[in-house]
Amino acid sequence: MEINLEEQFQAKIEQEIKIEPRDWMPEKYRKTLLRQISQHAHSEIVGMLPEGNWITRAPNLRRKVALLAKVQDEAGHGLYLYSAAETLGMSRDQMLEELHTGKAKYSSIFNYPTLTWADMGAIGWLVDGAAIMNQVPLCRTSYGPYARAMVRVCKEESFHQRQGYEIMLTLCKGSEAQKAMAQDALNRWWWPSIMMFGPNDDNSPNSAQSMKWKIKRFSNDELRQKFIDVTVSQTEILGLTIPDKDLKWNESRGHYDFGTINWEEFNNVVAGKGPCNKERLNARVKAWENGAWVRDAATAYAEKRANKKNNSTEAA
Ligand code: BYC
Repeated sequence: MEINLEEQFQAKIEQEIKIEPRDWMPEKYRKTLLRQISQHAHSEIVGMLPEGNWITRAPNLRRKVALLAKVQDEAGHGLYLYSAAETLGMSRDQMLEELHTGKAKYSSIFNYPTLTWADMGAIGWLVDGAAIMNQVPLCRTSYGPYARAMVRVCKEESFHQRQGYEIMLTLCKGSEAQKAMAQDALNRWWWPSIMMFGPNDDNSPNSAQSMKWKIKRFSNDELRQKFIDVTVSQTEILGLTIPDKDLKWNESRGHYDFGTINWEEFNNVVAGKGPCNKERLNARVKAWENGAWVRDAATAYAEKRANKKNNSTEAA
């Protein structure tokens, strides 16, 4: 019986029919999705912190409004994604508990500090650029609620990427000092951005199964290569230099070759030992604690309204 269900499930995947919350699914499929979607949601929420750091210091009102809107979008993305994950049977409170206790992962990239205004440009350009490369295929992921959430997320990510690139372009057309600031930001964000795509394919324990279930449509290395290939010409337009002496066009492959990624650094950051891991987690826990009165008030209000409705139905 079980085998039959599993075969039917895989057949649906092959036919590109979306899996919906009430459909039968293998337990491992549910768990894999819950892991990926909740990690993705946490990344959006933790991802608000490095940029939130610069909202009060944006150089002018236009920049401040755009950055504020971007950070608000990230909160929205987190909320769609928590909702999508909830359809798989885990409560939001439980997901947040896992984040706050350090049990759940979030993207490595958000454990690096934002030192100058140019970092807002580099994050929008590179981090959101990498996110788009990874997330556009997720609009076709096999689980319906995740795929639908990603459509809107990707539209907004595309605005974020342009916002960042425009900051870089302005700095690069500015004074020597501004251009140097842009180059410094590229130097610091380049390698962490290409680490975002995750371990190499031969070191990625979840990839094979996730590709079979069409949760992932491209491998980590395929997406990383696509990102590098499109980013090189964008860097040339800026007149900046990617900090990789091995970066070179390979005619026979039709792709850029690039240097070795520092996997030790990546593993350390993922294990909680990056430059800002502690700071990020503390900030989230503090925000959760400070927001307790809002949750209590909202719950009390909802209860009051529900009681009123019950009373009026009884009276009628
Ligand atoms: N950081 O077998 P693998 C954003 C973990 S937010 C930390 O390849 P998988 C934005 C991985 O979880 C961007 N951990 O895994 C927001 C796994 O550990 P577990 C977030 C990483 O799932 C604000 C282990 O390494 N995007 O766009 O097949 C401002 C082995 O990896 C990382 C998403 O979350 C990492 N970088 O593939 C601006 C996209 N990489 O869970 C921008 C959705 C890997 O087994 N997620 N690990 O303990 C995905 O597409 C996939 O989950 C990944 C990893 C490609 C990230």
